[in-house]
Amino acid sequence: QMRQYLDYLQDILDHGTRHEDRTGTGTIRVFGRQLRFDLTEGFPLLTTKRVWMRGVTEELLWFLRGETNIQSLVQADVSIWTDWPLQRYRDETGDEISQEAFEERIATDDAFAERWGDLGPVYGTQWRDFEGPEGRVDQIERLVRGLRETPHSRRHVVSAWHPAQIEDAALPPCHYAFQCFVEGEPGDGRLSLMWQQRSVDSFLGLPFNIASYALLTRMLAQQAGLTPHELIFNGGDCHIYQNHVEQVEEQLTRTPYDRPTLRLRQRDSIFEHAADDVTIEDYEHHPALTAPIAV
Ligand code: THF
Repeated sequence: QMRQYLDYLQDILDHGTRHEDRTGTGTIRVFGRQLRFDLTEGFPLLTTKRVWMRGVTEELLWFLRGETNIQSLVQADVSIWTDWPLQRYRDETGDEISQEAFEERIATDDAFAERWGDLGPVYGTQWRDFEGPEGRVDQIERLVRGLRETPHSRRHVVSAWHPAQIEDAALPPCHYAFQCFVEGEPGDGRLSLMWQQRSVDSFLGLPFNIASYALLTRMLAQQAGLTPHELIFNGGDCHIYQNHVEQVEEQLTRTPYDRPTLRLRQRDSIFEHAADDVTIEDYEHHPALTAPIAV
């Protein structure tokens, strides 16, 4: 079943065109692809390389807390968002500080973190604190309430894309919206989630994104008394960075293992989860594959 991720990578290599991208790295890209994961068949964590589920979990909890400053992520030893603030710090100060020293200061110096650790209005702000003419909208709180009270609604949409604030964010959201869908009657409802992603780093980012939305679906289902059903990815510019091609080709020689199982401790509110609420079991995977991230 995770075979379709490998087919998707092969499709990009076979049909993609070369492109000199914003980051100067270069990509091979196609436009418009869909992947569908049946969540009743196990948790969709890639097995053809190791995917760091603790990093995925900490990032999702950081979004759900409404945070946009990397300080708490860095304090949890998660570095996946450090590159952007680090680059800005280096560009603006001319100080060629190491990543390690930068993270040390972010973690321990609140004033420094406040000055240099914020990414602007990225996911946390838009999900929890979307600015509108009548005040702020907590889209996640509204979504959970909607799933409970009007499960069959066609309006279970969360948007991270705030057109008036794109320029203020360190990076415009890649996965910019998602919609939930409930089938079946109360007591036997099934929850599906579909997300939209404008720009897809297929080797490094997408495995994280799949796991993150699968976990979010589990959390939402738990809050609303529903069973997770289907997870659907819709990608716009789906690319493989040219410096990831070797790792992709290695991955294409590997045969997926059975999917692992995810356990999620129940909480009264989706906002009360801690990272150790999430445990992954029976995760058999091929060796880790590393690659540089394009900033
Ligand atoms: N920018 C780019 N170029 N790619 C992305 O995937 C991406 N993101 C977020 C924002 N900008 C992006 C950041 N998410 C890793 C994973 C997810 C990230 C950023 C980095 C990463 O480096 N993963 C490695 C190492 C993990 C580890 O430390 O073990 C990996 O092997 O998975 C997409 O939303």
